[in-house]
Amino acid sequence: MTNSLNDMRHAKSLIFIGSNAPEAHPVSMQHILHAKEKNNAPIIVVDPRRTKLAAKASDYVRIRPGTDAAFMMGLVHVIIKNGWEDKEFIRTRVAGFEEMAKVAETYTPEEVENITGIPVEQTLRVAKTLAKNRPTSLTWCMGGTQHSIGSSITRSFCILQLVLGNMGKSGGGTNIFRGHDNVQGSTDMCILSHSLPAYYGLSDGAWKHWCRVWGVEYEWMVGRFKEKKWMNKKGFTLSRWYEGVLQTEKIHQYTPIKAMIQWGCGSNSNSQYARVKQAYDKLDLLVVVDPFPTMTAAACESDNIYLLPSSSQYETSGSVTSTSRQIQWRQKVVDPIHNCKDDYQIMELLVKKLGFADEFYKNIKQVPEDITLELGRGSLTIGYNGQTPERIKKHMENWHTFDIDDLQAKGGPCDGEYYGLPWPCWTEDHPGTPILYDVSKPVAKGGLPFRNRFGVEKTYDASGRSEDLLAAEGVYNPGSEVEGGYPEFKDVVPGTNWKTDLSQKTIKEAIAKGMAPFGNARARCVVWNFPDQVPIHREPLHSPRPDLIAKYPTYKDQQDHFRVDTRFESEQDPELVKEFPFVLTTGRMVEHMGAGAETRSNQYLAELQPEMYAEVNPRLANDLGVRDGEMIWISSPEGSKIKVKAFLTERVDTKTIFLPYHFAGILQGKSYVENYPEGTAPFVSGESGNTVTNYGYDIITQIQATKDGLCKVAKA
Ligand SMILES: Nc1nc2c(c(=O)[nH]1)N[C@H]1C(S)=C(S)[C@@H](COP(=O)(O)OP(=O)(O)OC[C@H]3O[C@@H](n4cnc5c(=O)[nH]c(N)nc54)[C@H](O)[C@@H]3O)O[C@H]1N2
Ligand SMILES: Nc1nc2c(c(=O)[nH]1)N[C@H]1C(S)=C(S)[C@@H](COP(=O)(O)OP(=O)(O)OC[C@H]3O[C@@H](n4cnc5c(=O)[nH]c(N)nc54)[C@H](O)[C@@H]3O)O[C@H]1N2
Ligand SMILES: [Mo]
Repeated sequence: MTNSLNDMRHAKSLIFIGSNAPEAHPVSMQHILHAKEKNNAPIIVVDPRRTKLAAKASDYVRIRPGTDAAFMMGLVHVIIKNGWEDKEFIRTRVAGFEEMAKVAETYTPEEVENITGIPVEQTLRVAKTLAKNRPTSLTWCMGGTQHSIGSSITRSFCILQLVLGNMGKSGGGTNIFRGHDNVQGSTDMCILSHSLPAYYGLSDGAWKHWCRVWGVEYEWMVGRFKEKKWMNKKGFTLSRWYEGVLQTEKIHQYTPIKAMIQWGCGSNSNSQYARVKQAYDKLDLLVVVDPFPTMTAAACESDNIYLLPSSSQYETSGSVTSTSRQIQWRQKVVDPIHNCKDDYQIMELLVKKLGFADEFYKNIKQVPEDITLELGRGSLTIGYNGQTPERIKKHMENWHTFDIDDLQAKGGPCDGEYYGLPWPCWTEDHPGTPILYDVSKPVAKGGLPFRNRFGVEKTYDASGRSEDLLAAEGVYNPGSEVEGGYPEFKDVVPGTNWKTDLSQKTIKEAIAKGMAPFGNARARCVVWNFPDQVPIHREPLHSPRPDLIAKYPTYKDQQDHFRVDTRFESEQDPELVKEFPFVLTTGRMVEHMGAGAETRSNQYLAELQPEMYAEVNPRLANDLGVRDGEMIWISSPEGSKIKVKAFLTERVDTKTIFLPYHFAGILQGKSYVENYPEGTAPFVSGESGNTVTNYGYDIITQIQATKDGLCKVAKA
């Protein structure tokens, strides 16, 4: 999030795209409803389903799944046509506006209606509401990301906010509500296959930086790999790891995957779960580190599996990062109970057994404080160095001194600091950055310009036009020595820059000059290293609109896409809709979490939502001859199927089926419940929605496209 949940209280309007906050982020609703009631802020909700959030909306926009980029570019089109864009913001702080505007030109409200199903008048009305009620807070969640063009869709959200001049302002921003309580922290620490911690990438320079932080020889690290080239190559992703086992798709690795450790993963969260199950049975070794056995234990039918019971968050302590970039300290409530161990202990035993404990624990004497310190020392890119365990704990102890409206402590031991020292928190004296890219505050007091990351000048291929990528004259944080754009800081310590200077002299010098270590640049609307430099619409791989496939085809097939080939073009069959006529989309309910191992094992939550179901529009059900509560088969183009109860509701339209994805225990009509170790089966089980989610992955991130597949439905 560029802003914070609390800051949404200052919005003058709010737009939510593919977010269902009352179910998935109920705590945020206090701030959202505050803006609605106190500021009279209109709320726009863009979702294929009339959700609980839509019930609070002043304008509910029903959209066909996977078409959000077209809608966003349509809004930008209308805003520019009416001269509502923030011209000064664009002139001084945005790059590639002209190139982007040329693309937006083609997304007329009529064309938007054709692609998305949103009536022309509604696109016009929404554009006007946003233009007349600034700043707008824009939120997106999984409805915006889990598509083959998810990365373009999310960029189009950012472009809308740049065009309206809503970035770097209280009440504005792009506010992506993150998933698990510490998922922001786990991304920052890069539990990802394409980067080292803090988004350093996989280059030699990145490895050398982290080896210096960890205090190990770079050559020793190289020696851990079969060959050096594997250090620099993206790994398999969680969404397709099983392809490395099954090898029915071409893989780009010297060996198939033979062992898998699932550490806090519910497993039926993976799309194409029938294939995941096949991979389990083929592995030499499968390890589950989890407080619950999870569906993995029931689904795996070979004896290759080990269950390591880990403790819950209440039985351990450490730092976690919230969706608002705030760091908090978890206090242990009790020691691990029964025969479980906490994750640190399990990691330590594993590291010792593997024989590199000396290197692994070089800087870590006191767990978990020293882990937080070590990560912070290296994570200069995102400013994790000012949040020491001592400071974080002080914030937790002085909760009551922070203001709910701007998160700043008013008096007391944390006076002037922002709650949780939201990153970047550049030094141990820095108060944290509550709003990213806000030039109204000095850098030392939590202000920032846009980061200089992509050079200082760009010539665009199509037009030959050159543009300065640094911010214009007159855009700077109060007290800045340079009163306009400037590049990132480097060579303060020769041979280093602000990201690699572990002495932190570079960062401190920049701040002493009133400047941002990462420079003062423009936000770009054109990403020249992406296949679509400006976001455009492309039809989902499995599209219900054969006529639009011709006009908006998907990408070319990708080789070696995170070590496995990925089909795009060759998967997009215009005939598919004939046999699979309904759009399949999935998501969450408030009572259950993720794959559901925890919440389905909780008797109270299990009682509240005991059954898997499919949302079906009553008109469609009548056409299919299905009554409310009757069983139906839902089949996917991949040949898998699930048997679930029909829940008749007008939340969905007549072309769309919605499935919650929290259930498991039954796969394609067959129960695996008795496979759980004795006494550990959850209270409730059901078919897993991910048995029928379709093939399809984002071109950049390989996130699974679980929100825009096709299916067919028959009475069971
Ligand atoms: N109770 C509960 N809370 C949770 C979780 C949980 O499992 N249970 N999970 C956590 C995690 S990991 C995450 S990532 C977040 C996710 O939070 P959300 O993303 O808000 O949750 P979802 O229900 O997956 O998706 C949100 C909405 O996207 C809509 N949608 C589907 N397709 C499209 C589309 O193409 N366009 C648009 N505009 N909308 C679409 C769905 O109908 C749905 O209402 O929630 C977190 N919070
Ligand atoms: N169809 C469909 N599929 C989806 C999505 C969707 O919208 N639709 N959303 C996707 C998204 S955004 C996400 S994030 C994933 C989530 O997918 P998962 O991460 O698989 O979901 P969870 O069930 O939350 O998994 C967390 C596991 O961690 C365990 N756990 C809890 N605390 C601890 C701990 O302290 N230590 C350890 N070791 N384990 C612990 C829990 O028991 C649980 O089994 O699902 C994805 N899959
Ligand atoms: Mo998530």
